[in-house]
Amino acid sequence: MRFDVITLFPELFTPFLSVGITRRAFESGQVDVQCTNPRDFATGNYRRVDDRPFGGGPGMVMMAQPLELSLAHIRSQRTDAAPVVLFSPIGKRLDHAAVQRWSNSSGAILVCGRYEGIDQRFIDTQVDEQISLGDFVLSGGEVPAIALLDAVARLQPGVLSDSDSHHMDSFNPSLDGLLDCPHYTRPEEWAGVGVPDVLLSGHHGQIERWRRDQRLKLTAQHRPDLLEIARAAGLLSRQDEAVLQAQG
Ligand code: 9D3
Repeated sequence: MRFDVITLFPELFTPFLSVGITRRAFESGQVDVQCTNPRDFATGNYRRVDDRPFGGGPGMVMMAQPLELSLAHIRSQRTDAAPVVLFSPIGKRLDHAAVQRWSNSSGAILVCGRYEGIDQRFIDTQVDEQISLGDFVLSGGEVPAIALLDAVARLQPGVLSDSDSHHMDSFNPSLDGLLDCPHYTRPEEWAGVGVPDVLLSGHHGQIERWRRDQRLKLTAQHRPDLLEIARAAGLLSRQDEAVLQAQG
């Protein structure tokens, strides 16, 4: 799988690609990430990649031509018809379903905007899809691109030490769309606070029931929207409903 990234700040990606559980996936090329800098395709003495907006207004706009030349350079290296994804505040919010689709794909060409935005003619003619990280303002698309690459890389086979541990993630359908349960590790008492007895009991059935109850309660408390989706999908048992009923 190959992701090309068009970015004015390729140096942001380098440290991210070389740390943590995803490092091997990136360094082995299992998830091949190649950055292209539009600055390298800018012309003139000043190698401009941005200019003032027609019609006036604050900020600068990324010029279409350096982006188009970056894209042509990438297309000459790729044999597939990879989709062009623009990270943009007006895009569709990234979620687990989209991450799963990308992790089963042959990759994409990710365009990171800076400044106030990029020339609309490049978007209209070259961009297939726009993705946002959420309803807050960032200074560019690099952090969203890194978020997508990280989420995709950790879903690759062999990336997680326990190759099944992502089946336990919140937002994974196999967890019935509920949030994850609390976790505890040594010591058994920390800052005067113990660990729930059941986790020390060795009763695996009781531990699994406790964890399910915790997930149900946490989801009801923090993300009632997800609980409703799980209920509508028929993922809650009568025992689950009884637990939720009992806690009110
Ligand atoms: C006043 C208009 N601004 C939109 C809210 C202009 C603007 C601000 C910041 C345009 C682009 C940006 C830079 N942001 C991104 O490129 C971006 C982003 C984001 O800001 N929030 C959430 N997801 C994303 S994906 C790319």
